[in-house]
Amino acid sequence: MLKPRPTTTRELMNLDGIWRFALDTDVGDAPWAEILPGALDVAVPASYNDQFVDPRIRNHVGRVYYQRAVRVPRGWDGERVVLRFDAATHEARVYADGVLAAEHVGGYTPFEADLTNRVRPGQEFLLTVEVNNELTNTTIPPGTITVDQAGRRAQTYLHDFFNYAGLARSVWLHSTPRTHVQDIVITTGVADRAGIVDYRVVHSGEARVRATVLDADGAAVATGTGAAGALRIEDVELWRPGAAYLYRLRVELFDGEELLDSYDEAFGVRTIEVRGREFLINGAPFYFTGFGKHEDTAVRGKGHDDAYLVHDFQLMEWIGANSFRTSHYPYAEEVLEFADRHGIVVIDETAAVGLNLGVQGGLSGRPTTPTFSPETFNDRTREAHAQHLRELIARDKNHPSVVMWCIANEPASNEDGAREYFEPLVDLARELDSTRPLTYAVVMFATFRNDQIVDLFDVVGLNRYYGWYVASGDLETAERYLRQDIQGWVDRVDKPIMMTEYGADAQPGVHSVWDQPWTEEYQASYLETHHRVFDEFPEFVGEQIWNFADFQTSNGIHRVDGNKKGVFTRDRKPKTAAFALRARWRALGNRKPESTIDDTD
Ligand code: BDP
Repeated sequence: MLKPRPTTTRELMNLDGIWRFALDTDVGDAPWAEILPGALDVAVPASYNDQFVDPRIRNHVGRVYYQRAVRVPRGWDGERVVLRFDAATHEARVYADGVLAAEHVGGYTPFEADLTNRVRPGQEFLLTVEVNNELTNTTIPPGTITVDQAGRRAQTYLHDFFNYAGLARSVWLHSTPRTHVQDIVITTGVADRAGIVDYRVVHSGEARVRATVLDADGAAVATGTGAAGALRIEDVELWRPGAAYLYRLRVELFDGEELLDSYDEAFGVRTIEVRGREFLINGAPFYFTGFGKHEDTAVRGKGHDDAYLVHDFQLMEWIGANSFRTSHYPYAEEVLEFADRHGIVVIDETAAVGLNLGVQGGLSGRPTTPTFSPETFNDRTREAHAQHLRELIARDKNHPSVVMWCIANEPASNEDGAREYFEPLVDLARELDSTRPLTYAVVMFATFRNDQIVDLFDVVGLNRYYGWYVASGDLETAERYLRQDIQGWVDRVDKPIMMTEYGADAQPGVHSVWDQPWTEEYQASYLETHHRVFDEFPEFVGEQIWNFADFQTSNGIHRVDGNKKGVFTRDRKPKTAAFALRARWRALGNRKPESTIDDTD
C-alpha cells in the first residue's frame, strides 16, 4: 500500500491534533451518529492510555471512540477522496457522518476508507473512529480477556510491553485522481556497474504508464514504458549500510498526452543474499550491531514522534549501531524512511509476539496447555498472522533499509504443531517477497536440540538471557552456557547465526563493585561477556541488544516501572554500558571482528 504523498496530481491533508474522545462504557448505542458525550479531548498521534490520569482509561479493555469534524478541501471536486490511517491499535471501524466507511484488524499496518461517494468537497463531515484494544487467541498479537467476580474485564497477554492502544500514528485525508497508481513494486539487482531496477505498477482504469528513475539530484537516469519492466542505471550509486543513496521511481499515468496521475517512490539499489553462513549486503559480509527497540515514550505511549525519531537515530549513530529490529511489531513508516535515508539496516518484524504458552510455565518453559491446538493458537490465529504478514510486506517491500523479515518473536518453536503453523506462513512470505531472507527470534526454551522449524528459515536469530533469567548474577556460568548454546546451533545448522536479544536490566544510578544484577556495571559486564563469546564464532553475523531504551510494561512483580534493559533510559540518557558499546561498535563498523573483508569498496 502506497504512503499518501502530495504530488502534481494528488493533495494531502493531515488530520493530527486534538480529537474528542470517549470510552464505550460512557456512550450509548451508535455513538458515531452524534457528537460524543463528555468533555474528553485526546491528542493524535499518541496512544490514549497515559494521556489521562484516570486508571479507567489507562486500563480500559474494549472500544474507545475518537471523533473530529473534517472539511474536505473544495478544490477536490472530481477527485477520489480517501481517508488513511497509518495505524489503529488493534482494530478499527471508521464512520463518516454516522455511516460505516471502513473496518480494519491489526494494530500496526495502515488502511484506507474511500469516501468519494460519501462526502462533498467544501463540506464538513463528522469522522468517528472506533478503536478496540482487545487481544484474544485469534488476534496478532494474542492475549486473553478475563472477567473477575465483580464483572471487571482485564486483558492479559504474553508479552511484557504495555498494551498501548488508540491512534498512535497519523491520520490523513488525501485526494487521488480517479485513474490512479495503486501500487508500485520495485526490486533491484546489480550487473557489473549498472543497477537493474525491476518495477511493476498496479493502477486503476485504462492508462499508459511511464516509469522514470530520478537520481538524488532529480536528474532522470533511466526511463521505460509499460506497467512492468526492467530499467538500467549506468554507473549506479549503491545503497550501502552507513552510506545510503536513494533514487526515486516516478510513475506517471497518461491518457494520450494528458497526465492523469504521478507518484514518486523512493528506493535504493542494493542486493541481499544469505550464502552459507554469511549475510551479504551488496556482496559483502555484513555484521549487525544494534538493538531491538520499541515505539515507547512517556505520555505518548506508542505515539509516533518525529523528535524522538531523529534523536533515537542520532543516539544509534553516536553508539555506532548499524541496525535494529522492529521488535515486536511494524514501526511507523516514517521510521523506515529515516532508516532508508540514513543507511541504517532494519530487520522488519511482524506483531506476532507471544505465540508461546510455554512462558506461562515460567522458566521451565513447559506449557500448561499446548501452544498450538484448536482451543489455543489455531487456524484462525494463523490466518490473522498471514493477513498481517501480507499487509506488512505490502507496506514495507520497497524500503532498501529492510533486509530481512522476522516472522515472529519467540514462538513455541519447540512444541508440536509449530511446523504446521509456520510452514504455510514461511511459504506465503517467500511468495510475497522472494528477495529477502526470513528469520524468527528463537525463545530460550527452543534449543538446538528441540526446535522444530529452524530449517524453514534463512538466518538463526537467538534470544538468550544467560546471566539474567538463567544464572542470574553469575557471569562465569552464563558465559559457559552461552558458548555451549551457540556451539550447538553452529553444529546443527549451516546458516548465519545472530543474537536478536540479550540483555540485563539496569536501574540507572544503582552501582556496585560486585557482579550484582540491576546495577549499571552488571549490565556492562554482562554485555562484555557476551561479546567475548560472540567473537569466538566466525559463523556469527550480528548482535542486537535487548533493548535500545527502557520501556513501559504491564504491571507485574518482575518489573519496576517498566523493563530496564535499555542501554538508554526511557528519556534517552546513556547508562554505563553505552560507552563500552560505543567503543566496540565504532571499531567494528559493518564487519565482524577479525574479519578479512575489505570495506573500502
Ligand atoms: C524476551 C522478549 C522481550 C522481553 C524480554 C525481557 O522477547 O519482549 O522484553 O524477554 O524479559 O523474552 O526483557
